[in-house]
Parts: sequence; C-alpha cells; structure tokens
Amino acid sequence: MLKSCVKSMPLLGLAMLLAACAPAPYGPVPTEAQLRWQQMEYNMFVHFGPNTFSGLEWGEGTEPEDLFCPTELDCRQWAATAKAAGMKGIIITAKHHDGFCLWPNPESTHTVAQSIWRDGKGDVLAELADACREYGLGFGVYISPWDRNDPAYGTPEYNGKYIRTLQDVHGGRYGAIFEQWFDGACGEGPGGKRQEYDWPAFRQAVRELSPDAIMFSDIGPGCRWIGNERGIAGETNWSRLDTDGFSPGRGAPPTDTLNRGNVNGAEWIPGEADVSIRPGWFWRESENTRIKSVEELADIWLSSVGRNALLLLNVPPDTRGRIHEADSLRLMEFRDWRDRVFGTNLADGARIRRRSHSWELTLPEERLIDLVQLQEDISLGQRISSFRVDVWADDGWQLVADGTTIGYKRILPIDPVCTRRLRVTVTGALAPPHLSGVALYKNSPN
Ligand code: FUL
Repeated sequence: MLKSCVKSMPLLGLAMLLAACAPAPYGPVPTEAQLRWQQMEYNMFVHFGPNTFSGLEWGEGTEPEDLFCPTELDCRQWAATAKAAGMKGIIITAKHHDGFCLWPNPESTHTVAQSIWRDGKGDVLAELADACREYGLGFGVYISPWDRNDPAYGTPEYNGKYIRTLQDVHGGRYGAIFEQWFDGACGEGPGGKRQEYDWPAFRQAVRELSPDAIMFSDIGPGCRWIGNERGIAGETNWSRLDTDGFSPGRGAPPTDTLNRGNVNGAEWIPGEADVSIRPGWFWRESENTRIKSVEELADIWLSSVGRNALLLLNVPPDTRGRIHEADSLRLMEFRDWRDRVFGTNLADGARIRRRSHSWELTLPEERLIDLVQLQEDISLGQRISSFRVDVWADDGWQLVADGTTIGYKRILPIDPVCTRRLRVTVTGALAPPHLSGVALYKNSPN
C-alpha cells in the first residue's frame, strides 16, 4: 500500500493518490527524541574555556591551566538568560580543540582540576547542568575529538581516552544530556600527528549511556551540520540524508548537500544551523560592540527555523563567567521581535476549506500580512516537494510565494498584502501531503 504512494508525482497523480491513500508514514521518520529536538527550535551555544581569556579562537593546547579563571562564574545567569530569550536548551564546549576540560576529567591532566579556579575543585558542567534543570532547559555538550593538548592524540590510544571521556560525561553524574555535539575538525595534535577517529565507537559510547541524546555531526546520526556557520539553511531543506560512504569532517558530503539534505535520503537527519551572535565563537572585549543586530538575527531566524532547521545561537560568556549585558540585551530585543511578529496569528478565526491538494483560508476580514508559515506533520515523514501560495486580489488568484520543501516549519516572507482569502497549493509531493499548520503574520511595523 505504502509503496504505491512513494514516488514523486505530478499534481494530477497526487490528487488521485490522495483519495486512494490515507496518510501513512512515508520514508524515514524522526524518532521521538528527534521530534522533541526539532520542536525545541532555538537553543543556546556556549563557547567558554581558555580561549575566553586568551582571545584565541583555537587555543594551542599549551595554555597554562591557570589561564582559566572566571571571576564570577554564574551558570544560573546563563540559564536565566536563555530561558528569558525563549531558548529551550544550552550546549556548552565541555572540551574545545585546545583540550582543556571544563570538568575534572580523569582522562586528562589539562582540566579545571589542575587550575587555580576554585582551588581546582570547580566543575562548570555540574553547575550548568544544575542550572538547566532549575530553568527547565535541556543540557548538551560539545566534546571536541580534536585535542591539541593530549600527548596520545594521533595514536590509537587516544580513541580509547576519548571514548572514556565521553563515558565520563554521559555516565549520569550530569543527568540527562539532550545533545552531543561532535565537531568534525581533525587537526594536528601536540606530536604533529592527526588522529584516525573511530566514529562508530564514539557513537556507540554515547548511544549506550544516553540513548535519547541527539548526536550532531556533519552527517548525524541525530542531526546534521547545515553546511555553514552563518545560520542559513537551504531554501530547499530535506531532513533526510544519505550518509553511505561519508564520515564527519574531511569525509563529509559537500556543504551544499548538507545545506539542502537529500530528497530521497535514506536516513532522517535534520539540519542544525549554528551561528555566533558575535563575529567570533569565544568572547572578546573588542567584540562587545559587534553583536548582531535584531534585523540580522531576524534574517537568521527566517533562514533557519523558517527553513526547517533548528537554530543554535552561540552566546559566549565573558571572563567573569557571565553573559555580557550587551548580548543579553540583544537577546531580549530579539525575543521582543519574535513576540511581536509571531504573537498574533492573523489566520486566527479563518474558515479553512480543503480541496484535495489545496487549502483555502477565508479570514474574518481583510488583513495585512507579509509572512506565511507552513508546517508538515513530520512524524509521518517529509513529503512536500513543491507548493505555491496565492491570495485573492480583485477577481482572481495571485501568486505571492512558491517554494520547494516545507518540513517541520517553513516561513515565507512575501510582499505585504491586504487580503481576506489565501490559498496554499501543494504542487508536488513524494507521498500524500499532510500539512499540519498554516499561520499568517505581519513583520513590517505598518
Ligand atoms: C568549528 C570549530 O572549529 C569552531 O571553533 C567552533 O567550535 C565551531 C562551532 O565549530 O568547527
């Protein structure tokens, strides 16, 4: 039954198939954990470590441990800020490429335990995990496989140490971990050697201890890198990917494939768009005045969450160990923008008529709109491959937007238009389409 519905089809065929097939799952579908993850929409990335104090983006691994010495570390302030910003989780660089561990990792001699910070008794992960729990946020970790400090890096011994490092963090003492971030970078270690990463074993270690953790890497398996660090997903963005023959890092698929996914990809691996609120990933005094504007953040929102991706926005704490006032102010302004725009669904009160492949909305009165939001029920797979949106003007339908994929959420900016009637038509689908939501908004102030 399903098989007869699965081919890409022209519209006429689609209408017939709609009658023949009740919506049934199609192709790869998200796991429960992937579905919950997608619904988070917006998370905070936290780059913090020796680089915060040195001003480097990639530490050398030779920095003295005492360099790490936040004067007023306050993870509750990070969590409170993320919560007020409307984010749902925080992912911290527990270990960046310099190898310094923000927790007392028994596998390393380059950690908070060797630093003067809190006489070597501190544990940033413990404080952040507690704060996330208190504020109802997910807690996630970035643990860089590339390690410029570990003398074993570049030898098979290192893979074992890295696996035990993963096990230490995922072993339960920090509670549930919603996402494990695997950066693909694979540079030289202290001995000038590169490491052959044992990806299957790395994944296995996480899967065993945190079965629900979404594993991020260039190619998943939980979610994939979106192919750039500007927070921009492809206008076409399938939550599906073919990973056969690929690996994270240098062996990854081309970035434009990561940006768009694969239409018939074998696995459900949705995109995550990571970007920093500042030019760099780590805090620097000189960048306090270079924080992205609300307009820039709004563009990023429409190009990430608005294109079927999750937005992971980096907000790096400063040398005090606090999110700087300028960043938190901007996050609140950005939240205000989203509340203003998405707080009122102008499709409320609309009468909806469905005609096979189209959905027609009649609003209670003429309304000015400039954003159209569409959603598919992705629990049944991603199906829609092309669509158009028309509004009724004068005495006919007028095209205002068209596109390819929808997925979990698609937000289409259109020229402002005052209308009472709007029609969404699916013009191509891999299987009977299943729109789960249409919403209308107004972004422009007037
Ligand atoms: C990259 C890293 O090399 C950067 O330092 C940063 O952590 C970014 C999120 O991922 O691959």
